[in-house]
This record gives sequence, structure tokens and C-alpha cells, in this order.
Amino acid sequence: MERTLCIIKPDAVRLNNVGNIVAMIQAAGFRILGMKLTKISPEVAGAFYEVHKERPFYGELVNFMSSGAIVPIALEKENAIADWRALIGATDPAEAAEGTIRKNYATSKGENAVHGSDSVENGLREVGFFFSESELINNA
Ligand code: 3AN
Repeated sequence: MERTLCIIKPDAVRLNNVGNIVAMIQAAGFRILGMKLTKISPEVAGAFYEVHKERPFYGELVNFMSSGAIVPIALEKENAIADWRALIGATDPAEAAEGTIRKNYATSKGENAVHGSDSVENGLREVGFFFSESELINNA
């Protein structure tokens, strides 16, 4: 079993797409271990995206991710990392395949509806960033 962190980003929350995205998550067979509606400060967003600190879009990304409510969701599934990235689609919604979350709900490369962890190691680390182990429901 692998874990990945989904974050429903402020654009998708503002457009009332939380329910639609959760429905796609559940239809694809992911188990939801934890889910919360929250808002993060620029400092917390900056810490979460620390790996992108040198990228030109870092400031924009931090501003966007702290601009409104987000919904972090801890997901578990066999092959969760690759399967979640396949379900969310390409970073740029213009390149995302039909039937993917970003194709359906993302507006641009920066405001692209959802986050997904990029490795098994980062999946565990990122789930831990938003959830303590005692908050996760492991026996549903
Ligand atoms: P992904 O989210 O598909 O793993 P990454 O890891 O390349 O993509 O980028 C992390 C986040 O940074 C993206 N989800 C997106 O919000 C933002 N981002 C990536 N590329 C750009 C860009 N060219 N302009 C603005 N924001 C970007």
C-alpha cells in the first residue's frame, strides 16, 4: 500500500468542485484516510513547497496556495503515487488527458485544481505535513 497527499487547491474550492473531485477519488478506488478543510499562511505554503524555492513560479505558487481554503486529503491505495498522478493528469490542463481531474476542473498551469505527491517517500512526508498519524482512519 502507498500513500499520497491530495490537496484540493483554492481555485477548485472557490469553484465548488470539492464534491466532484471527492467523487472521482472514490470512484477510482482510493481510500480516504483523512480529510480537512483548512487555510494556510504564506509561511506554511512556503514550507510545503520548499523544494520549488528556486523555481520562477515559487512566489506565485505560495500566494495562490495561501489565497483561500484548501482541502488536504490523505489517500491510500496500491500504487497510489502513479495511480493518483494518472487520475489528476498533466500539470498544464491544456495537456491533461480526457477524464482527468485537471482536464475537468483546472484553469491554468498555476491554478490546477489538485496536488499529488511525486514519490512514495514524498507521499509519506506530505501526508505527515497535514495530518498526525492519530488523525488518520486506518481501519475503515
Ligand atoms: P505537479 O503539481 O504536476 O507535480 P510540479 O511539481 O511541476 O507539478 O509543480 C508544482 C506546482 O507548481 C504545480 N501544481 C503548479 O501549481 C505550480 N506550477 C508548476 N509550473 C508552473 C508554472 N509554469 N507557472 C505557475 N505555476 C506552476
